Amino acid sequence: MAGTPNTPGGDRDRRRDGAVQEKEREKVAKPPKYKVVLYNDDYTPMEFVVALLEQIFKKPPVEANAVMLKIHKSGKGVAGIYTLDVAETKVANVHQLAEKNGYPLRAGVEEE
Ligand code: TYC
Repeated sequence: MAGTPNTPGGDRDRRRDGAVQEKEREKVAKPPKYKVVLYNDDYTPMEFVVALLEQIFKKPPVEANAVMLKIHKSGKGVAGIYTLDVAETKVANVHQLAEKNGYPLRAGVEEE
């Protein structure tokens, strides 16, 4: 939140000289985040996608259903946002669960 005291990038940093400000910024920089995207297909059952969103992505049931419908209607949707290693593990979990059940569901990682 810009302008909030002691918030990274807020007013406090602007009063510091460049070098100190740069060091501060590096120290507090957040790790980059990555979206796990699920893609629509014609064969994976809706109930399977909802259950997967609950199990792997810890979505509450109503939200899981909304994300599934968004994917079904628009072609893709965001299941969750994570650091790169966690996002890649979630994608592998999706493919493993889908393949185990004989469904072609695909997932991928996108930079946030
Ligand atoms: N389109 C699928 C169906 O009609 C449902 C579905 C939703 C499949 C989301 C994949 O990521 C997906 N059964």
